[in-house]
Amino acid sequence: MDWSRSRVPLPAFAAFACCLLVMMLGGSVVPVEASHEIYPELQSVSVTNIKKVHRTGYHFQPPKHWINDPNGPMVYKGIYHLFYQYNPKGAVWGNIIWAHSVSRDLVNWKALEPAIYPSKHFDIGGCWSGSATILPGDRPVILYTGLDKDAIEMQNYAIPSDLTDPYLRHWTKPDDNPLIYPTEGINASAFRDPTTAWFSGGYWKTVIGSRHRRRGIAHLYRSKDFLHWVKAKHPLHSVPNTGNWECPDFFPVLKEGKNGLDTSSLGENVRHILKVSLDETRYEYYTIGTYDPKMDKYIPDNTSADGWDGLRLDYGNFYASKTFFDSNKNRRILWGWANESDPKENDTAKGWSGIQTIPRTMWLDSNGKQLMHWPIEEIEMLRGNKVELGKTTLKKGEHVEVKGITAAQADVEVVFSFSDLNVAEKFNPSWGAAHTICAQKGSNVPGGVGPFGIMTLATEDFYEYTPVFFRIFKVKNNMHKVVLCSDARPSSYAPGLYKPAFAGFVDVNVTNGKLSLRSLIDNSVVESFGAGGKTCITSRVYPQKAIYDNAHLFAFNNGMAVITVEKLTAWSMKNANRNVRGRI
Ligand SMILES: *[C@@H]1O[C@H](CO)[C@@H](O)[C@H](O)[C@H]1NC(C)=O
Ligand SMILES: *[C@@H]1O[C@H](CO)[C@@H](O)[C@H](O)[C@H]1NC(C)=O
Ligand SMILES: *[C@@H]1O[C@H](CO)[C@@H](O)[C@H](O)[C@H]1NC(C)=O
Ligand SMILES: *[C@@H]1O[C@H](CO)[C@@H](O)[C@H](O)[C@H]1NC(C)=O
Ligand SMILES: *[C@H]1O[C@@H](CO)[C@H](O)[C@@H](O)[C@@H]1NC(C)=O
Repeated sequence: MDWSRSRVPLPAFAAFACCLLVMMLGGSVVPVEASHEIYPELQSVSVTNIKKVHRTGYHFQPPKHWINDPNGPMVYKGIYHLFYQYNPKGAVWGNIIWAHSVSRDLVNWKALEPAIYPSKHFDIGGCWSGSATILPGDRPVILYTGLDKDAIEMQNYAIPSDLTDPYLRHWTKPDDNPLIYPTEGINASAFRDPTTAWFSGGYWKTVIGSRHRRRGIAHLYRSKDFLHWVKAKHPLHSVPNTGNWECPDFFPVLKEGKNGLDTSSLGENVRHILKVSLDETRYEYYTIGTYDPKMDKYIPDNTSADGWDGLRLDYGNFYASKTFFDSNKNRRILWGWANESDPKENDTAKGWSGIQTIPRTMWLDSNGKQLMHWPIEEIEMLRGNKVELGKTTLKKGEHVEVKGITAAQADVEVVFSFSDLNVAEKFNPSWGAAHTICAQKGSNVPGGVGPFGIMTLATEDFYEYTPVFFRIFKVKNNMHKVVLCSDARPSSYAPGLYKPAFAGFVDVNVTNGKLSLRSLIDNSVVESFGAGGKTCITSRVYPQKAIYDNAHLFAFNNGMAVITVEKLTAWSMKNANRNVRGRI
């Protein structure tokens, strides 16, 4: 494939390319969005009767209807902005606009009017995902994907109509859009989700997700003035057999320390991360690597897989994620979308679908081989009643209840210790991926060391529960494999649910005899962070009985080795103010 066929996308040329493309496709209609299941009959069924039972109390959600990708997160004049893909008319995907919310703490949000919605020839067919870049002089600009009436995907920009309004309520889409048109050689129905731009060597650069056949591609574009963009000869990166790349994210991290970096940072102490969302599997993966700003090439390290088996920001229900640099607190923050796992009829009946996960601070692990994640510290302001469990030993088959908190809406941190790693089962490499192990060895299948962990959203009789637990296997002396599982299978027996046994390996040395776990529990979501944020898993679950005060929280051990709960602290979590009218 020749990647060099690109020119400045002048409008006249764009129009020409468009005709050419339609001709090439024999005049047939370009296939629309493959990423979401489409239910035309439900797209505009507005709901007034919002069902509360599985709604979250402190995750980001609008009052009703469908949401998906987080878009253009940024901080401007001390105020956080989050835009997101939103269907104003119904609880399934469709009619997508950029909804807009603002916050002073990333926890409590005020809804503003929609920022971007279809209105011009370059976005009348849809306003899809994109990112914000803050240009010198504190001037935010949004790059987003617009679809025209023929569903051709192109990249547009929008700018604040009034820079003195810190809420940036109104956005203008200038008439010189589109900025980037899919020229020949680019798949015009898989050309979307521009990243935050970075500046190097005198050029602004952005990356756009795409595919050619089954090769996933991150197309690279450059511009001197942010208005005229030229496709680079080579993509920033591409990988065969990974299918369409959506929502790429490309950003620098420090080699050492937890501070985040501005997206344009380069230097000796800097590594780069490329994350992509795989349309085919609806999972994401990332690599750590080296960015060469002269060649504009990204070379992933050979320590992490570059494909299906790659590292995941979250091994559960998490997609279309995007980071931004929070200059308020010098950190890089990750947002991700967690969709519903119940049938679409239930979404329509409950009137809403989709949440954003709790924003996480991200930094490079000191081993240089993976990212670390931790819920933003601000979420702790919602901690209410606190209970602590002193040192407690759990023999095989024992559990202990954590009483005195609202277990349906809680934050729990626990440190486990184990005395005898010798009884760990031998790891068998033919078992394959972590989720396969978890699916075969659920929380009730006794092991050597583990399963041990917590049972969230549990009924008192364990009819329903969502266990989050570890298993430790022995590879050889002093070498172990640790699996973290979040198993939705026993969470509920309502029909039609998607209930995976999500799992990830935890790259941690357990010879010190300890493992920590934190879970944010919020009615229909459990977000877990193993070993201080090395492995994260988000599960969406829909208990029928373990709701409100009937939800319980336990620590348990079903393995041969005695496990000690060294320390367990749990808090009831208060509701956040989310997207209702009012002050921030
Ligand atoms: C272009 O993208 C569309 C949508 O993902 C896909 O159906 C089609 O096969 C792609 N064509 C090529 C040549 O990759
Ligand atoms: C991985 O890359 C490092 C240098 O970055 C090199 O020393 C090492 O040999 C490589 N390993 C493999 C398996 O290619
Ligand atoms: C979905 O709706 C059906 C019909 O009302 C109900 O029986 C079922 O419990 C609902 N599922 C969930 C997960 O709430
Ligand atoms: C884990 O730590 C122990 C003690 O610090 C050390 O002896 C061992 O070699 C380490 N294991 C690995 C796989 O790094
Ligand atoms: C979320 O919903 C489940 C169940 O319908 C699907 O299996 C997932 O593919 C989907 N995830 C995304 C990212 O769309």
